[in-house]
Amino acid sequence: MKIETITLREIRMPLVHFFETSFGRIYSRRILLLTVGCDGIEGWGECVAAEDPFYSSEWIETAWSTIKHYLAPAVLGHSLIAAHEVAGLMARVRGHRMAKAAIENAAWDAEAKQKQQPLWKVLGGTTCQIQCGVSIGIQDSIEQLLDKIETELAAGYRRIKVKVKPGWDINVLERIRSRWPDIVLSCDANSAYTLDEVEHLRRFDRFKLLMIEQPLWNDDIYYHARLQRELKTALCLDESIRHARDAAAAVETGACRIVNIKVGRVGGFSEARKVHDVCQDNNVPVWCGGMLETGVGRAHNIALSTLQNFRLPGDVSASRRYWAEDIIEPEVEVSAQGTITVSDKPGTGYRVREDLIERLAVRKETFSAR
Ligand code: OSB
Ligand code: MG
Repeated sequence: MKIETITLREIRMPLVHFFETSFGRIYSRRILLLTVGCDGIEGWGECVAAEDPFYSSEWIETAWSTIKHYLAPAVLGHSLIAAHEVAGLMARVRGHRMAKAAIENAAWDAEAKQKQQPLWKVLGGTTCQIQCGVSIGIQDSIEQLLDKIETELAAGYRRIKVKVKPGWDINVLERIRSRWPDIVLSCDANSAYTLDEVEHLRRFDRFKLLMIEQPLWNDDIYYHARLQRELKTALCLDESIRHARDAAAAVETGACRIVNIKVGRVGGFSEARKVHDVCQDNNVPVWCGGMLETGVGRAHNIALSTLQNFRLPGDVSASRRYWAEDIIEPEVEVSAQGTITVSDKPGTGYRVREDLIERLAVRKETFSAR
């Protein structure tokens, strides 16, 4: 496969409900979509870099310009046997993993279409049914949060994750647990605490959480290992795991017992598989994280979640939780049992609604092989 063109588009999509984490609240998303043109086939990818550099240092503008000036020139015109080779072509650029992932994942999409095979099988998936959980942001009141949890449990989701931060944590978990003593519950701090708060974090142990996600600094592994030794509850790392070597270090030091894999955060499907394998070899379960993706990124998360060591429900939920109208067809739906059955059609199994995307696009730029 030869990568002949790369096209970037920015679309704007309002969220059906605001999403708030310890680093802020958003109402609407700016989304960077990317297509690669190879041998007459189009592969689609979504760059998960956000509107602001708060979850990670990357954001939509750094992704756009890094793709334009460095990553697209590095891959255009190259003939590849398989999509994973794209990662090597981009390796000279340090960081910018979300930007890289958008290109690499679009190439995987093209490869699957070219081979007329489902993407999940090309990635090495072993099951066509995945387990779904939900991530519920910080709300205006605890009552509002409890209502949301009730709705998601009724819809069948298998794990509830709530966002926490100082002042919205023990009080919230207490209320959830007194109403639902036995649901599978976890929390995500997005780095809202420090090691000075060990005594406070120890109080989380009584809520029988499946995990506490990323309590400490976004770039830390070492101090999470210290914290894990102090807690009964399993820690899970999200932000801190940038690649397979971080996963190996986290496992070796005991910094977590569970790993969240986000394909954008680690730079694409090939590195995501490596993280998966390191964890599997060390008997550490993984699950698929989410970044408020549209259907394009969501479909890729679904495909990745079919790999064997994705043993816990992911933040892979229905399109309608985020969007009035998604940009794929059919939209992602979750069964009453909290599962998604992955299609056996070639590619992701979802059709990208190019007409709708064209209407939503506020910016578009195409780069071609010279
Ligand atoms: O930390 O998992 C996170 C959304 C944006 C940025 C970071 C995170 C999240 C989520 C949402 O938790 C997961 C989803 O897409 O449903
Ligand atoms: Mg997280």
